[in-house]
Amino acid sequence: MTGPVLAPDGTALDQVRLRGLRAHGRHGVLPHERAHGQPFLADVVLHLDTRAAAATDDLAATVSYADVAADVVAVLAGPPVDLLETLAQRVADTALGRPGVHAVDVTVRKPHAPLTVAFDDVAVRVRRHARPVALTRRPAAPVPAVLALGGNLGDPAAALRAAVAALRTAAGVTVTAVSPLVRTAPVLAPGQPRQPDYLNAVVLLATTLAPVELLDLAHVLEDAAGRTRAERWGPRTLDVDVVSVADLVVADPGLTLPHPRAHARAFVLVPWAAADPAAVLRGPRGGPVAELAAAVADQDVAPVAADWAGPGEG
Ligand code: PH2
Ligand code: MG
Ligand code: MG
Repeated sequence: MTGPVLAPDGTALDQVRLRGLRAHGRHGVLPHERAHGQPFLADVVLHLDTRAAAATDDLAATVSYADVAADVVAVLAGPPVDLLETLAQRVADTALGRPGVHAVDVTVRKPHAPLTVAFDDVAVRVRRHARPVALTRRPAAPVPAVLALGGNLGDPAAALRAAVAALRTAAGVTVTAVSPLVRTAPVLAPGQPRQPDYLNAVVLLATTLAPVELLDLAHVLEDAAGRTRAERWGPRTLDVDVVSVADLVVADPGLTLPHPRAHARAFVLVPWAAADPAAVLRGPRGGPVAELAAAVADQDVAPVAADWAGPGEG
């Protein structure tokens, strides 16, 4: 974790280092830690390319370590958390918020931690990477995007209809097509207990949102349908997955495009091909969606309604 971070072109990035930033904080699990507080220290290594700043001698072309230092101290002195792990993540997040920072190493130290033995220091160290810019950049002009909707708890037809209605009024997105509504057999993980059938549909958009903003919107729609997240692949009132955005092929822990399982899921491919017979799924396992749909014809997909989501603007 101490080695260099590589830029997308494979070269080692430069580093800007801050050592021994300190503040009085109230982080910890014990009541007296919350009440009285103690010193917290942070070491921060920013991984970035400093060549443009060196060539221009312009502060605006790099990251001001003074600004980062102020942010980090504000986190150390800020809202209390139980764990050093959480504190390190918060420090990392504030540093990664600076444009140009590709990755950050954070060490947070708690030299007066309440141990019952003699010790010098206790620290948590993390390395965190910025999300790829492709996922955070807004397109200059609207780009096509594909959302897959599904649900199998409560009244999924109503939840899917409400989600489409919300998309029609959401800022930064235009609904260009809504697929037929289909009933599908649940695709389960091995050993997972039975679930009700799903209703699924695909919504085609034109959007000026960044992919991460589209993902946030998907979560807002899920929350509005009362989605709870108990178990992976558990039954749900509404699931909204971002299947693809423009021609992006990018993998990140928070969002992978195209959706890594879309190529194998009839409940996505069949309605998508119905809404757009010429659609193509990008990525290593992509291809013409109609052909991919034909290849998973063994999965149960039954049409429910062609015109189910109410009228659009035109
Ligand atoms: N979603 C899942 C898991 N399994 N099966 C069907 N038929 N439809 C879904 O939308 C679905 C699923 C996880 O998101
Ligand atoms: Mg899903
Ligand atoms: Mg999902």
